[in-house]
Amino acid sequence: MREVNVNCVSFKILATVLSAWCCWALSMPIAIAGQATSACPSDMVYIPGGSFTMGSDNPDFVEEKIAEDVTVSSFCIERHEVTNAQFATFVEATGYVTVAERSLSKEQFPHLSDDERSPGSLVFKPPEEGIQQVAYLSWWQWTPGANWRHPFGPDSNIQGKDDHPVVHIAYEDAVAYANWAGKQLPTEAQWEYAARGRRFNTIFTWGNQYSPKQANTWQGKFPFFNQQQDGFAGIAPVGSFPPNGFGLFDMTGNVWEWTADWFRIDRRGMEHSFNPLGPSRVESYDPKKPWEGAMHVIKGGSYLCAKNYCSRYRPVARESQAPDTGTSHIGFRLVLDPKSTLGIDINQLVKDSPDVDKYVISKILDDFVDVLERGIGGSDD
Ligand SMILES: [Ca+2]
Repeated sequence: MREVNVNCVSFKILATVLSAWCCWALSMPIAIAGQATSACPSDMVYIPGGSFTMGSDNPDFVEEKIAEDVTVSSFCIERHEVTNAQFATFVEATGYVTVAERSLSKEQFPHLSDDERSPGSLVFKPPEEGIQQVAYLSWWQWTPGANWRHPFGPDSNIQGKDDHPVVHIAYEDAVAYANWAGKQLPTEAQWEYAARGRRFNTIFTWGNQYSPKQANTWQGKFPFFNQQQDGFAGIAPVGSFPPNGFGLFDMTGNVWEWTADWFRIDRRGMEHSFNPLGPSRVESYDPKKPWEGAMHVIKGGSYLCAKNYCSRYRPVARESQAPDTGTSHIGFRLVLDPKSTLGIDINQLVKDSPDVDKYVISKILDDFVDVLERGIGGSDD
């Protein structure tokens, strides 16, 4: 009986989807003419949905504990990290002021001096030459005047660096940009699935062998000496290294990327889940940094990740980050639901079809969008 019900509703859903598609297709003469196009905007890549195993069983990284059979719906993701030029367009259009450009409030930070409360951010500063030992995290220096326009302090600037990923972006800055762009921050599951690039059993996005030519990472002993075998001492222009199997650049290395998920070491509730959202804010906690409170998951590692320290240039790697703290190696990229581009409101369909599981509805829609992508040449899957 339920099967019959599902089939009847499937027709209803498909009818709704087809009517939405007709409106979309009519507004896109190029698609009708059969030219290459996609439900995703041109700066994004279509990622066909599917199931995969998140995480690893690496005993050195307990926070990577495996969650099997995690399913994500099809989605669009930006080809590269958000650049300085893109962020500048947003700031020009909205007048937005980032967290690093605002003074800290006296109420929230009464123990700090006026100087210490002035706008700024954390900048990586390597130990002076010859020094062989330093305290953990002492290479992060609070730098007044450091922000996305001045990534390494007030004397630095982003002239000629339009195509570098924007940094010193706090979580709320990324969300403000996403709201303006009409996109969203990826969930951790979406990010990790996209970073895999169809390679679901390898350590790196490109295979099992580390290579300085595949991602912007640190070669040599961090934080003392960078051999620069990859050609870069710091941030690289987006797209300087080969793309992964989905055509995405810098998913590992270059700069860390914010995700929408709150951080917890375990992956409670993520096994056998569909479009998981991670834990709630109150559940978020990292025993390594108990003083920080709730933190978001960041992914991909950065140009500061070396084999002797961090090694987070792997799709499964994850780190916690306080929402109000940017730094000179954290940026972001965004995702978009292709169904919304096509004018399909899944929440409305779920409401209209209370007898049908949301997963079933999503699967029908995903199959439809996949057919569309293949049919009009948007996907090479
Ligand atoms: Ca990255």
